[in-house]
Amino acid sequence: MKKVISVLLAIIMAFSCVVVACAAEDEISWEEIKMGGKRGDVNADGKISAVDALMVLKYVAGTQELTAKQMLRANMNQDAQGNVSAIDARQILQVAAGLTPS
Ligand SMILES: [Ca+2]
Repeated sequence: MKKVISVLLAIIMAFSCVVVACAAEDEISWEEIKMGGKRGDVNADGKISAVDALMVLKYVAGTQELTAKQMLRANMNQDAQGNVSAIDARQILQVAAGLTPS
């Protein structure tokens, strides 16, 4: 009887680990981990705001540098070349204003 209970507990624990792993996957994706934050959250403060759009616009104007991870987060339209432009800033503002989902 003890063996049956042990096996059942092991199965329940293994299942709960799978459930926790799946839940964690929903919270943050591998891509977000690679980028060091959410797409659009250029300064990685946990919020997508006008400040992030301003950083992109300053980058486009040539008055601010962005790190490689900031470039990944700033590339809202995910163009293959990794270019960051005013279009990305506009999309960040749309998310910040709640006009489009993040
Ligand atoms: Ca931010």
